[in-house]
Amino acid sequence: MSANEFTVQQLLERVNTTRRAEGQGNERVRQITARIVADLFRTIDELDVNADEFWAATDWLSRLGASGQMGLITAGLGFDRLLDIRADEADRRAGRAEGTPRAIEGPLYIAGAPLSRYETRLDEGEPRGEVLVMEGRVLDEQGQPVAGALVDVWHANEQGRYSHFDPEQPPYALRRRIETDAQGRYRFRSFLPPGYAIPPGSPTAELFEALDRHGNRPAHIHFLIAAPGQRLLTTQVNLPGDTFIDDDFAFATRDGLVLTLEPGTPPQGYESLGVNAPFTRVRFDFKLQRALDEDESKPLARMARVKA
Ligand code: MBD
Ligand code: FE
Repeated sequence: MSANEFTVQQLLERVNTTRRAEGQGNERVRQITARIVADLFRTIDELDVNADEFWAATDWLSRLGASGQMGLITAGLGFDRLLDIRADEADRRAGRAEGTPRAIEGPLYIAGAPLSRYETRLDEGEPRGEVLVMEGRVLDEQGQPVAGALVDVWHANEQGRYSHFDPEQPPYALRRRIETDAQGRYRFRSFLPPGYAIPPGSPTAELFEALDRHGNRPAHIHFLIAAPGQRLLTTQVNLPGDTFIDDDFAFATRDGLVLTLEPGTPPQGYESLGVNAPFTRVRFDFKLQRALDEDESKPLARMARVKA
């Protein structure tokens, strides 16, 4: 038998076992790559994928990578929520206390937003949209306030776009960090944000067209909450009443994270946030899990973690 003529199975075996030397490389990467290649070989075989289809797919992947939309596709195909479901399951198996439900970070976080103590405005001066003040406390597993917790908050502008990714907005627009006070309290003023839609004409939109799926997210506000000894919490809250609240393209809505709005709240006590007319108030306490090790409490977003 020739050394260079293969059946599909022989080729797969070669691809997945060829190596220069035992003990080099990364075994985890070898194992996962072998599985993914095997699964794709099988998909091509069983669905009889032709060469045009295969090269069209690689072209799409190249354009996806170049567009920076990797994090949009992972969310839209359910991978981000999958990781959350698996983390929830691991917590349950380990008998860990429940905190505020986790929700996906999404691809639009930027580190290093301006930092204030107790309170801040996300909407920097100019009144926009419907005034919102969100306020509450950061609590530990026992319900005790966590002083000095870092509340990193970000949301979309009136057009559903996020600063940094949208060149029209100033740096860190609608992104702030707040350090909780001695009673564990935070509060911020902003406006009720709209939902988000994937960029039309983009590689992500192209796939979603082909899948006959929409690319809309309901209105939401993102949080990353960190404190020494506490497990980093990545979550989002949703505004009630949104058309897409139960039909999020990123599958990120969760029970327990839908806000209750208190419209018409009188402005007394909110002067320092420039509020001088009835506004929409939201109260929300975040409950953190106790960190089991130093790694769990690192105040790092997902990409900073893997690059650290
Ligand atoms: C968003 O605003 C978002 O939060 C996610 C998860 C994906 C795309 C846009
Ligand atoms: Fe978002």
